[in-house]
Amino acid sequence: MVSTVRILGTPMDYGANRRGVDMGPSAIRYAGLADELEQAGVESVDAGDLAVPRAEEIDLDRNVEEDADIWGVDNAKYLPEIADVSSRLADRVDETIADGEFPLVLGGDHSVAIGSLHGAAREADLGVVWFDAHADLNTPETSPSGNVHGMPLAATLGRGSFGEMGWAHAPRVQEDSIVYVGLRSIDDRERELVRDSEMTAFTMADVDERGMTSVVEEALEIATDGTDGVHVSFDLDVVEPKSAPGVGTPVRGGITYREAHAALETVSERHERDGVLRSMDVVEVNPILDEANETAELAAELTASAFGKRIL
Ligand code: 6HN
Ligand code: MN
Ligand code: MN
Ligand code: MN
Repeated sequence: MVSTVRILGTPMDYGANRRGVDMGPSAIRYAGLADELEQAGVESVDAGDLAVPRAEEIDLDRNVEEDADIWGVDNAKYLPEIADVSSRLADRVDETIADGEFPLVLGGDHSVAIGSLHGAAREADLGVVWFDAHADLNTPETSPSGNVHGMPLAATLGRGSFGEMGWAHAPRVQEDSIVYVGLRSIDDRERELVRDSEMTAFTMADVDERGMTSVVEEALEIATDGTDGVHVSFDLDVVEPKSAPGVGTPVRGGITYREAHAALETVSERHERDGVLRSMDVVEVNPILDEANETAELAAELTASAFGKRIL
């Protein structure tokens, strides 16, 4: 069983092209996260939300020009703001682990992982299992959108130029300890980056062929090999949009509702055996794009599965 789960809301939406993921932490709480965790038999404390200024307060035109001048980066929108939130989040994650609790980061867009990975990898060699339709490995040089939620793994690995946010490089996260599950939408230049990397990528085709449980068991095998623990980063867009419509960048052909549960149940089974799970993100929930908060409900249920909730 995990230690006390400390919920770290990070209502940051600077990294995505559609507004609304800033409401993710509220939506997931409203969907009953605390009850779900209780049913999983884990203690939780809610540390509230990190202070994140509204995107409306920031003049993006000003921002892009100044980024280019001050940071030498001109294709990473809101980079200074993301750097600020990420460094504060990294400190919170690190503190949580030092206090013997388990950091559960509620996004926000996937750029929050820059902070959670950096914090979780300060005192440990960290493996990563990255559930996502997307590879999130673009650099400011390769990104077709300039949206930083498509770049967190590049920042963590020290690839590409992130100006003053170069600190995000986390040397204790090694490429060969990162495993993707559920990929199905990769940009042209990003595809080369993934192919040339030492990361392991289980695409949707692998899930089809082998089944989710076997894929996640192997993903955990790889991510635990030579590391001190595993960070699970769960982007809700890995799930089929019919079950998770409230995400900013939906892609057809995702994992089913049951596969999503099986994936996180497999994580919790492994954790029960050898305590591998160190930290987790649940990101990209956008309740504005949802009919009845069903994506946040799924996020809350899946989190409970990761922490040991079972049918019987
Ligand atoms: N996410 N590859 C696209 C881009 O703009 O770089 C989409 C990224 C989506 C990121 O869902 O976390
Ligand atoms: Mn993502
Ligand atoms: Mn994604
Ligand atoms: Mn290694």
